[in-house]
Amino acid sequence: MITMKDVIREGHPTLRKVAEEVSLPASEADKKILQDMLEFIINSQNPELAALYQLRPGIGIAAPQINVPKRMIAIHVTDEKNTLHSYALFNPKIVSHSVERSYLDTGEGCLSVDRLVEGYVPRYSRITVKGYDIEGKEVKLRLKGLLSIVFQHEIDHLNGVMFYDHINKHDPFKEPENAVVIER
Ligand code: K3U
Ligand code: NI
Repeated sequence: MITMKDVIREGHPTLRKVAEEVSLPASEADKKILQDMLEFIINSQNPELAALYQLRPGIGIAAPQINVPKRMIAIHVTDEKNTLHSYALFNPKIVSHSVERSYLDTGEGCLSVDRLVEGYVPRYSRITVKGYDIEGKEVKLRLKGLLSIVFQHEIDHLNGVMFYDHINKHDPFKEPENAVVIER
């Protein structure tokens, strides 16, 4: 079972590396890691389990955050319409995106960052992601809103990018150009 002890923090070199593609069909070992990542995120949202295992609540995780430099992400989040979206993907790739940007009014957080970093994080409003699920089936997802933002945050981790790299250094709360706000 993954716990916060397995989550590496900013300053660790793995968080700044470009992760390797997972060779498909995925090995049983890689499938187990991806399943464990999704289980960790689900557990972290369960108040009893989070207290018992001292888990910080999260809505997504990328394999490099547990020091596995491979292209795997797990996301478990409820959208604006209260629909639950649960994904565990190998080799996710943004194949197209909107010109329009969006950003969360609350900014973003990260399980690998133990401090508050304030500011708007500009993202694409809408993205299309292709990847492979645990069974090896190709999936194509059209995403918007919070879900689109979470996917971009996690895919950034696969490319060694942290959310605060996108924040305007001189004026963290400057409204990003051509962007709509998403209220949380
Ligand atoms: O945003 C967080 C949250 C947790 C519980 C309920 C609602 C929100 C916690 S931070 C988080 O989940 C990161 C996880 C990371 F760093 F491991 F990828 C993902 C994320 C947070 C905010 C915006 C986009 C992505
Ligand atoms: Ni993060």
